Amino acid sequence: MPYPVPPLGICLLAQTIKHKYQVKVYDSLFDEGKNLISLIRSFNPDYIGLTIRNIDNMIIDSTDYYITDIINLFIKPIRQNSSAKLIIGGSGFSIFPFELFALFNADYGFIGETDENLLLLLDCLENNKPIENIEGLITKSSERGKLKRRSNAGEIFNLHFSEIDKHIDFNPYKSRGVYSIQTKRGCRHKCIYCTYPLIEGGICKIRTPESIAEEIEQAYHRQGFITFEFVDSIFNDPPGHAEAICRALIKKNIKIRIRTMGINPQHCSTEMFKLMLKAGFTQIDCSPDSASPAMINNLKKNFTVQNLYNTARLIKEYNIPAMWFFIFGGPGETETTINESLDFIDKYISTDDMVHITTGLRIYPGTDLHCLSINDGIIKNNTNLLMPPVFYISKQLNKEKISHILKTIALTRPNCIPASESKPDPEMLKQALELRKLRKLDEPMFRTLLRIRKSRNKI
Ligand code: B12
Repeated sequence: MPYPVPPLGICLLAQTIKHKYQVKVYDSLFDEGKNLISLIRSFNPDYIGLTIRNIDNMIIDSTDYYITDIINLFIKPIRQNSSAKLIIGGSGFSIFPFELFALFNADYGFIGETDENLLLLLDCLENNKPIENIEGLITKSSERGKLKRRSNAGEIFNLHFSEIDKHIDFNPYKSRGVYSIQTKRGCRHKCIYCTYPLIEGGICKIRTPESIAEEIEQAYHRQGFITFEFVDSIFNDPPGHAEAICRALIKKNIKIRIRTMGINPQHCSTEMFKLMLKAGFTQIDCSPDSASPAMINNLKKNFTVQNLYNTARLIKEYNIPAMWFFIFGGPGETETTINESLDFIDKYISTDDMVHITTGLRIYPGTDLHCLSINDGIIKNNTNLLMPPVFYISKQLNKEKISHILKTIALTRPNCIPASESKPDPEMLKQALELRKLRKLDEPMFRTLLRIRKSRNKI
């Protein structure tokens, strides 16, 4: 949820190693483990790589927790049916590498971006060469704090075209899903709760706009009119990168739909939104987290309230469908600061756009919020943050108070959706698909779902 996302990371790895090794990608999203063992038996691999993307859904009042399923549906059957070495990686894994490595009883693990380092590991293992110096690699003898993390220095990097649709069956993704594209790695910002710099590195490096446009054009020629999505933590950073990608895409003159997460208010301009519309953007996500000056400061966001107002004004002016993301309950949050965010939502966000509100901040190891939570006495130095997930809630509020505020917000503002209600029920989804077909609606799915929600609640 909220829609099927294809396994980009593992497809990139398959592309990297396929010239030297036979490789098959198993996509669990629609199959949920059913055909995994028959594939393993027929392919009989020497190594099995597992990508652990999500650990939980990060929702405080309706937490879905995925680790137990991962163990029961995948790890145990793999171990029972194969003696292949188990290699683990992925963004979820990279946040809790030692905990998950032990829990899964893996043979090898990689923190963060891996690509050629996987090739290096396989070549070392195949040729009995030492593996100690491979960056980002965890083995059974690795010790916390002594790990050689991968340095992500450099401004420009090349990436294999993932060719997702050649590795997995892309058909189920065509109607509601997307074709994922990564245009950069690393985040240089310092939001107090965020894991992105820990997963991807704290220095931003970019792909060339030409190679990104070329990758999209090639996928378009294979798949036709589909939706592409940029998966960068922030799309419009460093300044100018988003515009350059749009210009390269406009030159290709292809008819595609594009969406992106991570529109950051700091570098939004008329020029950027004009180019985005021309390139094919039909939907964006904007995640200010708060519109209260005090909270923007406390969360160490990189933009000002003026940047935020300007961005919201441009989104309205250019009528770009947008999903907005707010988090209530961070350090220093009070009813007053929540009201400041609500004022902004009321004045600046179209009621056709969705406002997704999360309560509390998931505490992750290695973040500033982790230190702050220890200092505030919310957790201890050695609190296990993996399971169950631990959330930070401002001392001035509490979970019940925020829940109550959220309920009132949702009742009076039809487009404001608390995170716990963001998963549309199957009936609503069915209704939305029928409505889209009947009225030939071309709008983003979230807008159709909002229409149904409004009519259900008779608002
Ligand atoms: C983009 C994104 C989204 C987009 C996805 C759009 C899309 N088209 O893919 C949206 C907004 C939809 C989304 C939704 C969700 N997301 Co999200 N998302 C991300 C984000 C920013 C990037 C993921 C990505 O595609 N990276 C690009 C690829 C190329 O990198 P990669 O997968 O990490 O792969 C590299 C390495 O990890 C490694 N690697 C990967 N696999 C393997 C396997 C092996 C064997 C090896 C050796 C190495 C390896 O090599 C790869 C290449 O270098 C990450 C944070 C981050 N910076 O990683 C969060 C992140 C993965 N999301 C997260 C979560 C929780 C979710 C949701 C569950 C939220 C929710 N409540 O709904 C949903 C789940 C969606 C789903 N169906 O899976 C969490 C997961 C942690 C957790 N607590 O579980 C993350 C880490 C963010 C965070 N909070 O820290 N997400």
